[in-house]
Amino acid sequence: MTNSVKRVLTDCTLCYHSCGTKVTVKDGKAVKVEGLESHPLNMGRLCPKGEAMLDNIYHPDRLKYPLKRGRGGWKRITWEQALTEIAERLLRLKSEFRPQVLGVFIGSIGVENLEMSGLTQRFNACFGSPNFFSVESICYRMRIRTRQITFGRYPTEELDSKLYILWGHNPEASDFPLQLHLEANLKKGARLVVIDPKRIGLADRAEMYLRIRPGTDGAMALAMINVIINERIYDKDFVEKYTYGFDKLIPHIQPYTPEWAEKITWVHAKNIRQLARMLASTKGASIYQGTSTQDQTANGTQNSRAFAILQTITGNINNPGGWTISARLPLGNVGREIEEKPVGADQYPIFYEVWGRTSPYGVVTCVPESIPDRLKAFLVIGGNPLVSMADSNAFKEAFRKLDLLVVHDLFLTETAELAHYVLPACSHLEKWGLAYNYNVCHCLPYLMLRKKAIEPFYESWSEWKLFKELYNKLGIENQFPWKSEEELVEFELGPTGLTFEQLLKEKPEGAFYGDKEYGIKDNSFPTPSKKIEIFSDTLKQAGFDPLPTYLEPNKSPVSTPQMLKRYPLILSTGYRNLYYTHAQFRKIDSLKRKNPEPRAEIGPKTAAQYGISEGDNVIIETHKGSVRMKAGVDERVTEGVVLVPHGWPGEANANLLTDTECREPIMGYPQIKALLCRITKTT
Ligand SMILES: Nc1nc2c(c(=O)[nH]1)N[C@H]1C(S)=C(S)[C@@H](COP(=O)(O)OP(=O)(O)OC[C@H]3O[C@@H](n4cnc5c(=O)[nH]c(N)nc54)[C@H](O)[C@@H]3O)O[C@H]1N2
Ligand SMILES: Nc1nc2c(c(=O)[nH]1)N[C@H]1C(S)=C(S)[C@@H](COP(=O)(O)OP(=O)(O)OC[C@H]3O[C@@H](n4cnc5c(=O)[nH]c(N)nc54)[C@H](O)[C@@H]3O)O[C@H]1N2
Ligand code: SF4
Ligand SMILES: [Mo]
Repeated sequence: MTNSVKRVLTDCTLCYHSCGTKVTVKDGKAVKVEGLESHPLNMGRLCPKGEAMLDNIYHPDRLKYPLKRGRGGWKRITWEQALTEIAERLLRLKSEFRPQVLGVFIGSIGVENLEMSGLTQRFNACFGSPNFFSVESICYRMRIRTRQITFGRYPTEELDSKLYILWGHNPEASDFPLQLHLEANLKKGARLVVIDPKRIGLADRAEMYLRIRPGTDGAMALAMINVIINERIYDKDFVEKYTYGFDKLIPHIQPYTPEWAEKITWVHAKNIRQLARMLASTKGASIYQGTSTQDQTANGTQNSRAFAILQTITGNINNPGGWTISARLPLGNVGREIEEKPVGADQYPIFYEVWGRTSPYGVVTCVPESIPDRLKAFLVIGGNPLVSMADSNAFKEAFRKLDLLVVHDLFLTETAELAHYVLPACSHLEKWGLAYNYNVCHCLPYLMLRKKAIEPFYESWSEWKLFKELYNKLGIENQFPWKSEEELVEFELGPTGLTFEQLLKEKPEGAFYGDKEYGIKDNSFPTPSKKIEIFSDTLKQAGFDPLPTYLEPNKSPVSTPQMLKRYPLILSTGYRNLYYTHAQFRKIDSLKRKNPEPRAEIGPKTAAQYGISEGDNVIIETHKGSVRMKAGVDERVTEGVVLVPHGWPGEANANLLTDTECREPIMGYPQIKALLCRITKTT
């Protein structure tokens, strides 16, 4: 081989942020990864995961060949054999039952990977099934839906703001790009407020830190609306011009006083008032709503509604620093929808459909109960539901009943261990794609070509190749028009007028597209009333509260006091850790050294009460099950609360503690941010 060195500008997909990177490739091998200075998200920096990217890509445990599970364990087989057998089983299930028995699941990696999610959804539909599932139906789809219901569009927090209200969101752990921008803006005088049961590091730099009881955020938000209305400090002009139903909000909000909220949330009424006034008096303020924290709780949809109304009545919509509606690029849709409804759509209709706009996904909490009657085969692409979905045991039991489980991944995950076939997947450096961010900054979408920098690892295949061959085997190749990955990307770009060559040659570093547009376009919103719907007829017609309300967690000191004897502490699961993405990277030494063990965090008084010291082995138990972790005794954590991370394997898997049946009533999300538990020291 000739000596060659090339520098490839591409992105990182080790988490969904999609930061810009420069990858040095020497003789066909990626040897160095650096941050791309010109990228608006990470501005030349990389988080520790990004820095360890090559350790992941060249990890000795990466899957090299297709595997089939047999009596004696895993057996290496060819792609030809794997796909022939998978296709045969699928066709048999289709003829014996119906095509709808096939379910497909994409993980968080599919959320930002347009090709992976589009191709997976399309495959499912072409096979004849609507049962497409994604982590999004326990992650931020709820907030997207709720903001759509309220604004007709999906406004989001930008990276730059004048007042950052981190409401159950810890960018230091979970949002590296936001952390960088927040730091820079704090130096320029931006203000910061943190609302969290843990005094996270950033709280030390905040003007206000409010300790809140997990799962009660909605009550505090309602009380802030109460203050802003009763003190008449709302943006009258904005409310008059752009909102629908404000008159109904005034009487509705009266019972929700700061004193009422103090009893529920543990946050002092005077602090609630102070924050309400701060928000109302700042133009360019944003609530940075926990990306999943506020959704995975009993009051999820109504939390999102209350935050949306706070932004609205303070006039913080589509102004610099507020929630903004970014322009979207009209990308070609690789996915395909099917008329029929997926699992969960009847139970949670608002999740599925609003004004004829359907969600591409079914409700994932409904999966275990749907196996084996409704679902008999599953394809898991880039996800690890056996660890990441609530109630791992329910998922495991259900998946064991499948006639066919196929996993396409880079590693032999816990889900893969249960599969009949495991197929090796290409990493993001081994295939072409689009890196698309629509909510970076300046209301503008940022687009970059995700480049194939190196050849696929051993026999790993991209999603494009996997599906292309599977369509062939199933005899439906006429429904898969793209002859190469490049053609697929070209198709996605089609409606934008951009081309693959242009992105590759002219804008390898990516670029913003469109014009910066603050202000309310045409003075209207694409809702039925053409206004921001403070009062939602849509929710009312679906049988839910049309104005925001508060619902206690299903398991809590208030709703189930009888449980307190056995489970006296409040549990929130899934705080993020900078060194890992969900269940990934636990085998990367440089990252594992930084964070070797899962820590159940508790305050010192709570620890003393149960005879627990820092580093002790502890068992945490809920009504569903138990896990074993190390105790992290930290005076930053609210007493009486236990915080555990998710994504750890085996007996430390937090989803042994959670419940799929304990659901948010409107969209069916699992309540995993506020449960009851007990903690005991063990050997
Ligand atoms: N490094 C890393 N980054 C990630 C991920 C990862 O796995 N690793 N995952 C990505 C994904 S898919 C998502 S959805 C996002 C998640 O992002 P978020 O949902 O925003 O989660 P975190 O940023 O960890 O913030 C959670 C914070 O909420 C606090 N908290 C817990 N319960 C409550 C509560 O009831 N109320 C309030 N107010 N606070 C509470 C916790 O103490 C913690 O500080 O992170 C993304 N970023
Ligand atoms: N208790 C509790 N549970 C939670 C949460 C919580 O807060 N608390 N948070 C939830 C949230 S918000 C989310 S989003 C989910 C995330 O849940 P998942 O997305 O299921 O979790 P990951 O471990 O990130 O799984 C992603 C998999 O994709 C593989 N992969 C990476 N790149 C590629 C690729 O290019 N192609 C293919 N085919 N595979 C690839 C990785 O190796 C990895 O195994 O977890 C959820 N689980
Ligand atoms: S935050 Fe880290 S892991 Fe996520 S895309 Fe950026 S560099 Fe990669
Ligand atoms: Mo997520």
